[in-house]
Amino acid sequence: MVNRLEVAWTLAVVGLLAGVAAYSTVLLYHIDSLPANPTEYVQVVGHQWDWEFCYPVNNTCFTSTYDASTNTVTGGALWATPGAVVQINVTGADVIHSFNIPALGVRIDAIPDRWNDFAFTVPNAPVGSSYLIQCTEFCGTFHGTMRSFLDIV
Ligand SMILES: [Cu+2]
Repeated sequence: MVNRLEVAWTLAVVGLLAGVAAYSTVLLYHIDSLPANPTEYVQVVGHQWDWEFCYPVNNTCFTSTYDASTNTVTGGALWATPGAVVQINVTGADVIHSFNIPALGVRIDAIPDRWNDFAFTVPNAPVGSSYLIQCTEFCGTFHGTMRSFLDIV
């Protein structure tokens, strides 16, 4: 004989799990969604051991190489205006890298033969401020110097 209490707690658990599954599905869908009209669109390519930034709107690409002795980059930095919604498409040219702006909570893997999309909002920081960009996936000898900056212009 089936105990009514057993039926009740089984149905309660099934209902709870169904609710968690539905909520998670909706949440994951929204986390992965990209803005319809980003302010800026940048293609980011990780190389051993520098970052390449391409702005398709200007048909411009440049390689940003970090100099640890002066804490500066040559070739240019990633730039954005205050409050901009920036969409980045990230890939790796050789090995797996990870594009990371720690201060903004941005982190996305740069994997060869795969483009990963991500969008973030730049804070309303004063013009002239900059945020450190670094690689957070060990990618070889000079991984530690695979850095750049996001400059607010
Ligand atoms: Cu790297």
